[in-house]
Amino acid sequence: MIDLYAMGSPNVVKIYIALEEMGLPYTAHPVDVFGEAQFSPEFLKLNPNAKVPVIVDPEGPREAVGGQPYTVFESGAILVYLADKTGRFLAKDGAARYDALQWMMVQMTTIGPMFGQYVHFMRFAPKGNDYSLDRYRTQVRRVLEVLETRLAAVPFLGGQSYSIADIATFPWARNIGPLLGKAAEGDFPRLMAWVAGIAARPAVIRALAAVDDVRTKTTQFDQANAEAMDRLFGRGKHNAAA
Ligand SMILES: N[C@@H](CCC(=O)N[C@@H](CS)C(=O)NCC(=O)O)C(=O)O
Repeated sequence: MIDLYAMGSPNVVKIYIALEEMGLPYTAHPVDVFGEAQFSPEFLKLNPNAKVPVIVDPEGPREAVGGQPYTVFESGAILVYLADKTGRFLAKDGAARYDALQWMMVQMTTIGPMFGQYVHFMRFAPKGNDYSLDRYRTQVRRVLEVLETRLAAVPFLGGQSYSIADIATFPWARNIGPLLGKAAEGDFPRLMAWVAGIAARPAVIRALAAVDDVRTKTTQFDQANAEAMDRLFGRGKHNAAA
């Protein structure tokens, strides 16, 4: 049974979806990121970078870790690990494998960070950061246009088959309306149709229900105390640049 260290954020939603799609049994352990739980010594042993998601797989390559259950952090690495473990949603070799990996990397290196910074300046930064807000909103729209163009050529991001590239990107793309405004959805018709198709998959419906459950067990950002938010964002006494 895989242990998943979790909260309700898009990087974790990917892993819920992968586990459900692959039919792998798992136990979710809520990590209260808005309550500083990622900085506990126990959690830092799982991920020294203090971020969810993390999985621990008792059936992983034990020889690498002196017989201990194998730990994987970073959502992209976890998706590749689970795909290779099950032989699903990532071709074993050839162009189809690298097509899926490169589109998954677009999510890891651009969609996630640009959406993340956009949300930060929209929701959490003090007013008066219009340059940053405009920069990240523009980058978000730019990369969504890249996905829209890709989906004009192929049904899925990796090409002809649903893959870990789609699983990585769906949790971000489904938030186009909430983050950019409902009208923005009309600018990305192929992407929104792709979102609707993935949202209708039974495994995705199960995964999103499990995410709703973990949200009830973790502090939500609007309930977090000021010190926890300062530590999370490296502000106030946690500002290492000061
Ligand atoms: N690149 C990482 C990003 C993970 C990440 O940013 N996790 C956030 C929640 S979505 C987190 O745990 N943040 C806690 C912190 O930064 O202290 C991945 O894809 O796994």
